Amino acid sequence: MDYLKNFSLEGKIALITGASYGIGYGIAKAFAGVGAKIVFCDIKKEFVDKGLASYEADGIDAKGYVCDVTNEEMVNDMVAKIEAEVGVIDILVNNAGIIKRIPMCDMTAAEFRQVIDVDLNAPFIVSKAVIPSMIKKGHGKIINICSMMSELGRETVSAYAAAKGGLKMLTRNICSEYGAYNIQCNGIGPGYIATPQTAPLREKQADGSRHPFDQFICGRTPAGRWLNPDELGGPAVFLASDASNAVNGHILYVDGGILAYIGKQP
Ligand code: NAP
Ligand code: GCO
Repeated sequence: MDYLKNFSLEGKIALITGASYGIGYGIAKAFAGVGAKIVFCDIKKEFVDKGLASYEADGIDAKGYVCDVTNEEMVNDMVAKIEAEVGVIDILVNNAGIIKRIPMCDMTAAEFRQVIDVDLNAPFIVSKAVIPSMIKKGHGKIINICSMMSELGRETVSAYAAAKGGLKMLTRNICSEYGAYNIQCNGIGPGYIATPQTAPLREKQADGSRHPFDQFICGRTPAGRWLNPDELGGPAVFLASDASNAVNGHILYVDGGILAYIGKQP
């Protein structure tokens, strides 16, 4: 066996949602580094344009589409366009996501639904759009970006935790339902990653001191630091490549050890 070739994505087409920057961008860069053709989408044209400029600056020939992944019609149109313009998608990464940090009793049902819509309904919609062609092609890889909150709760993130817990189970169900068609569906559960989504948790205080949440996370992470989007590249390449063909329905936590750790001793 050529072990190195087993990790290669040469000739593969990968769609990563919400990948103009942040975690999706980090994963896309790693995929491109091992040979994949990168296709991404974002909800706003300005982000797609910014993303395209970043990919170009990194020497990556990516194709970007404007698409709201909660809109089934837009998603189906985008997937049809990708199939016509680039080819059948081999790898899907359901990365686009939002969070609302609001105490549960202050949150409106509409706000709760919006988070569930982007973080759980959208991965269902996009997966459903790509699976039929994957079946015809004889293989497929779906990676759902889950969270620590697929396992743990925390004040103010009820909708996000409900959605990411649900996404873990959607992952297992896609594995159960389509594993027989040589489709592997796994999740990545990032720990605390320094991206715009978590920027409010790292903001310096008025007196110049570190945000209490920043100190809390470093104390809860054996690595003692926030992780960066590039550190998700290796695990994502593994789950997208033939090296993981026997891994299905698994959530790979890339958390610097948070889930293994009780927290820093006082
Ligand atoms: P981010 O910086 O906010 O990027 C998420 C991307 O998704 C943005 O480009 C965003 O566009 C896009 N998006 C939002 N709603 C969309 C929609 N309806 N249709 C299409 N695109 C949409 O987030 P990130 O931190 O890189 O996170 C990426 C994923 O990892 C998310 O699923 C997140 O929940 C998960 N995650 C993050 C962390 C972390 O610590 N950062 C940890 C665990 C899991 P806009 O900017 O226009 O909203
Ligand atoms: C929060 C954070 C988290 C992270 C991540 C943890 O407010 O607790 O934003 O939800 O983004 O998902 O894995």
